[in-house]
Amino acid sequence: MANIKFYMTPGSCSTGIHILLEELELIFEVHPVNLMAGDQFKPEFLAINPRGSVPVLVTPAGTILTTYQSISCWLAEQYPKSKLIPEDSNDLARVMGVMNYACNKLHGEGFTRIFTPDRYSIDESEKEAVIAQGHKLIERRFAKMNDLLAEGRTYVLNQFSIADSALFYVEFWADHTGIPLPEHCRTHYERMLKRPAVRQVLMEEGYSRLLSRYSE
Ligand SMILES: N[C@@H](CCC(=O)N[C@@H](CS)C(=O)NCC(=O)O)C(=O)O
Repeated sequence: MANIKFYMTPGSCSTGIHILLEELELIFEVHPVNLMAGDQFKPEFLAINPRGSVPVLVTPAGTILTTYQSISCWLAEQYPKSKLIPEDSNDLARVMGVMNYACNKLHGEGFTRIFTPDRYSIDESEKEAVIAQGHKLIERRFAKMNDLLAEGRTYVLNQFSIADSALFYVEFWADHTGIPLPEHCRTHYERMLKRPAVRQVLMEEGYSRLLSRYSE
């Protein structure tokens, strides 16, 4: 059977999917996409994902999946024993809510303003204001996430789910860019950093220095 093909960029949102692949102990082919060099705009990549973004996962049957949400749901459905998606409908609503909040609000509306301010600016003079707006949005949104995590569960639920690796990648970006995480988000982030799959992914993606700041 053909392998899963995984198109990824170290340190990007594809890190969340990379973590799920390692948690599931799957065998997959890695296809690095150099976003800084503009690989996402090349015709050969656009033929795979016309959105021009990572992550992309090509299933063994050849189906092309894009976005964190679609890929993570597909993985959870394919490997139900891993219980990456809960059965209880209230828990499911919580997982979907946190995952979408992390991907759409924290990443899509917040971090993109910091990483790609030119896409929100008419000219160079506006860039600093766009970045500042990104910081403000992110801090407010992590504060809301903090309230949600205040219930004191181990992860988003009491067991690891697709919401945790989504939340992790934005927490990781906050740490990497010097944005302080509120208490419960910090606890969640540090708990995630103890998981062997997370540590392995960060090592493989070149973040061993960041890892050395946190004990196993
Ligand atoms: N919500 C989308 C976001 C994807 C996304 O923005 N990916 C970024 C990397 S974190 C990307 O590939 N950016 C390339 C670009 O926009 O040029 C998803 O989950 O696929």
